[in-house]
Amino acid sequence: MTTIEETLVLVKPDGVARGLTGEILRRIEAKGYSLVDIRLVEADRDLLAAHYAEHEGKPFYAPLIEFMESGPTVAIRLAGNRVIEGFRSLAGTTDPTTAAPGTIRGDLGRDWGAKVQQNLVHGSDSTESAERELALWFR
Ligand code: RTP
Ligand code: MG
Repeated sequence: MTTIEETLVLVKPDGVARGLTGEILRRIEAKGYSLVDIRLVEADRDLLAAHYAEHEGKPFYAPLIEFMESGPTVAIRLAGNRVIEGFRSLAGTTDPTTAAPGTIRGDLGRDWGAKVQQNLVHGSDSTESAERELALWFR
């Protein structure tokens, strides 16, 4: 059964700064997903607060927002069969140290040091999140 979905993928500031946008897009395209829209965004605090509302109050919230403000992010509207789950599988688990080899975070992510939030990419985690986040980043 085919379930075409759209998801929000972000190449976070560490990925852009390290020149990994092309490598990340290569993996996404090689998997067969379609780029519907793409833009370079200097995310402001309002956008980030809305995007990360679910994490407000957690210990990593403030450093996460600060990191996401530190440079441009590439926002991608991505389409494909079961792409929400599929992209998160391509990305690997949150911590790059233990993310499986073969995944974006596992292969390219650096050690979980002081900047724990530097894990290269974001992918929406449900159809509801995808709809909400796409509306924020592609208004
Ligand atoms: P994302 O939302 O970026 O796709 O990542 P995720 O679902 O794997 O992780 P999530 O739990 O939603 O956390 C959002 C981002 O916050 C940073 N983080 N730091 N210090 C920590 O324990 C910690 N936990 C999360 C990461 O940048 C994570 O991607
Ligand atoms: Mg998340």
